[in-house]
Amino acid sequence: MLFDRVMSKETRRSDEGDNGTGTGTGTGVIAKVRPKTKRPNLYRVLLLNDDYTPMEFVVHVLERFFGKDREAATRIMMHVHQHGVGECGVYTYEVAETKVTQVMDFARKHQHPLQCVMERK
Ligand code: TYC
Repeated sequence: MLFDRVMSKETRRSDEGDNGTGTGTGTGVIAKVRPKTKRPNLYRVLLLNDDYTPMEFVVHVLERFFGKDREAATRIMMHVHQHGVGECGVYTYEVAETKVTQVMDFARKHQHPLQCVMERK
């Protein structure tokens, strides 16, 4: 709303009504203006275990597409290997979708059955 922008970002005075001309009484109630920020929906990107994809390939995927260092990538890979599924990262919808596509394309190109999925957090 234009009025909200004319007044301060944080507050506005309910009865001034002078649009900054200095003719108000200065006795108005100060009400907070609701911030218009919305938290984006977040999505986990998950890797699924399988019996064939080499461990080193999964570590490489985690380094290349999820920015993990070797130690973090190895820990996540071993978690997936032992528990069946594990989290690679948490992203907004479009970023998560891009990661899934990149991993699935890369796995297919190397003829590995590695599966990568996303789920709403
Ligand atoms: N289980 C695989 C193996 O023993 C390794 C592996 C780990 C595969 C994680 C997929 O998401 C995965 N070679």
